Amino acid sequence: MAQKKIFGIVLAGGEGKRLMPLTADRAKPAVPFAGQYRLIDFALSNLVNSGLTKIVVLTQYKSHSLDRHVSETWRLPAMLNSYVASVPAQQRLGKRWFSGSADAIRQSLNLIYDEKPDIVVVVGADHVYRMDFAQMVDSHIESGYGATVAAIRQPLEMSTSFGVIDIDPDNPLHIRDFLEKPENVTGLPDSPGEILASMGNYVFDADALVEAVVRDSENEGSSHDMGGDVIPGFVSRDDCGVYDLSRNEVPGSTPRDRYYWRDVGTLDSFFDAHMDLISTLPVFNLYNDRWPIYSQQLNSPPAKFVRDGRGTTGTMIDSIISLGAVISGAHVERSVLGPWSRIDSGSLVADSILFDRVNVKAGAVVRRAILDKNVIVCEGASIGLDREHDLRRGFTVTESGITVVEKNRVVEA
Ligand code: ADQ
Repeated sequence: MAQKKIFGIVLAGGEGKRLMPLTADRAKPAVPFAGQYRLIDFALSNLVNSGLTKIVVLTQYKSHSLDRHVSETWRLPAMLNSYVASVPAQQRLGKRWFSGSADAIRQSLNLIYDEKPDIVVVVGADHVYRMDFAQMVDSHIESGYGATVAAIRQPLEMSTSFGVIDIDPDNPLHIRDFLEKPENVTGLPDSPGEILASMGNYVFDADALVEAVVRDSENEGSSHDMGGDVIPGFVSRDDCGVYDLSRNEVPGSTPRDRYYWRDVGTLDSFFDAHMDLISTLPVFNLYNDRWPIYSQQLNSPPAKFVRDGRGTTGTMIDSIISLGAVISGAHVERSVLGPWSRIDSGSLVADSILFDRVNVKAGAVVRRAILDKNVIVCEGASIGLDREHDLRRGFTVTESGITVVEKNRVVEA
């Protein structure tokens, strides 16, 4: 990879409808994760740790907080000619927004023409994982295909959420067939309960990518989607390779998180991915400093646990707590608390995710809930104890019973 000029594109324009209400007001890649991170930090950290130094983030939908996060947090040293730049849809090819992820690249080809890379790495922005893209680029170069798709095994019943890869039995690096989100597929020969799913991360020869997205833009029947149109095009031209994540060795990863990859596209998977972080031996280890996940540097005081006025101590177990939080005489368990949380006397927070500046006041109870930024839970109020009551109050309740409260809401007793 060292001899090649590599350019990174992060696709960050998706709406994230299934994460509503968390995406009512921000793009999905800007949704907070694990207290101080945003979802996009995982993709960007992986690219930067892999040695990419020129990266653009293509945004479109409610991109203000995403643009702000990228420009404030992702400042690579300009002296080394490196950058992470957020590029909003610019209507360069007529008065219309991006119609799909391939159209987003088509409308941004000037960025590729300016940099003249040999290889382009294109990644999604809404997954939690670690991956060394340098190893995938090496595999791409060795295989000689115009495109390479990153892949991971997933349960068969999830086929409708992913691009499903069929490998050539005579060549395990060659994709013979690719179906985007199919209903009925058979499982893998060696594991009938699983499929090989596309991770939505791709490596291309730059000229092959340019040609493919231009060709796609001329096809009126296309939905201009990378997974739905451009990748199947490479496959039909017999020009598509596969890179299985199980071949990837990330420094410092543990046997438990070595093959970890979570699509956090739904509220339930978003919740589950948080729970993966908090056990003693976490399924996903944020504390791997050999492959750091970077994020905003909060200018905040440390978190603090104090006794309340009656002398009751604050207790917390199996939880993550962010800077600026104060827990006073309350009990917190199996939860993730965002920056500047306030958890007051006698209250209980369990199995929950709190975004920035949530205040749980005295005697309140929060169970199996996600509370967006600035939510105030008033004295004696409860969330997550009674599904019907939560629905009546206009909260979202997921299939598995997680209650989600939108930004700025004041929850009365
Ligand atoms: P999806 O995630 O369903 O499937 P899509 O909604 O196109 O596909 O999102 C892919 C990425 O592109 C996301 O990061 C999204 O934010 C971004 N994106 C979508 N529309 C965009 C636009 N108009 N402009 C800029 N960015 C845009 C994809 C693949 C599947 C694969 C799964 C893995 O299509 O084959 O299995 O990802 O999760």
